[in-house]
Amino acid sequence: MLKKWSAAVLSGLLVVGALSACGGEKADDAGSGTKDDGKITMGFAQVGAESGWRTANTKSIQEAATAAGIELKFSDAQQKQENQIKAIRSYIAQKVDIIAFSPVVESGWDTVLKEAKDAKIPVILTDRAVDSKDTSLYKTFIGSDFVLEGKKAGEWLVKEYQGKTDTVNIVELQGTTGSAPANDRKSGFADVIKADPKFKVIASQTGDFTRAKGKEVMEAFLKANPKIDVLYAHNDDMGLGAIEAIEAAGKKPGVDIKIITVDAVKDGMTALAAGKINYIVECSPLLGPQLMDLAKKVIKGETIPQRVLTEESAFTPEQAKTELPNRKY
Ligand code: GYE
Repeated sequence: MLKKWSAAVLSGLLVVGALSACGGEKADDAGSGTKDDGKITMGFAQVGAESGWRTANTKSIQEAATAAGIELKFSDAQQKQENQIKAIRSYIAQKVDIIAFSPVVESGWDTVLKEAKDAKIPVILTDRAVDSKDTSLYKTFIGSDFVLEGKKAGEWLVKEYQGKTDTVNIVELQGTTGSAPANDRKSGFADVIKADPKFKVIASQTGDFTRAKGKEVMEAFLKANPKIDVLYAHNDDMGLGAIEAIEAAGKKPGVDIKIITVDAVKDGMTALAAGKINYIVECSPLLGPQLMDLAKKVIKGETIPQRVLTEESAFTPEQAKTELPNRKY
């Protein structure tokens, strides 16, 4: 009898053992590490590879993940929201420990964010914001103040044309339609220049944050508008594309047409130092280390701020010359 009883216990134990081994294997396959090997797995849904800024941002995230010992699952959405949503859903299915993403546009995220919340997977927004009313759908938002960047661009312009009364014709190359940086850089700039009616935005169109589109749209601007005094481009890449169009039209960028851009990546700073761009408002892509830090805190259950702001400055051609040798991106 005793023998029989022991056998039953033994087989019971074996069953439990087999089940837990099986569960462990499954969890590993799914890439969910915390509970099994202590390693954090992060799913990161990147916007794309549209600009120098984005390339530097991707590098920063990948390097910081390695340095922090975080396993990174990375996807590139090629600037399409549907691809980002698919990537996030796949991270949920893989039961990653945390999801981070840079939302290509501001709206349309509630459903997928709710799915992550229901699966108890915390989400961190990096670089760009969402317009969801329910802020419990994400833990924090780390990135720049894009309205402030637009304001800085406008303030430079106001100073540059101080004391002058002639109309200043401005063309604007907007970033990706519906994205937080395009919306905010446009409104921040408009807010500042509206105080003086001599500033007129005579054309404003998206160049999708790319060099090729920036060039194409600037060509059209130049054809349609005989007198352009200023170009405000929402990033360096579009500004650099526009410079090609301006030169091809026989005009001198930085002189015949003053140029203001945002980002301050190396290529932009080089054009600034050469006088082809007149002013760049900095936007730092080096968000990786802070993101990994915050991710660890979230997983440990520590409280973190709802908003983490990136510190930034702005550069004139003279400052660009000094800054260029130290530029990391
Ligand atoms: O300015 C631009 C990039 O979201 C801040 O996206 C980012 C912007 C950046 O494509 O170059």
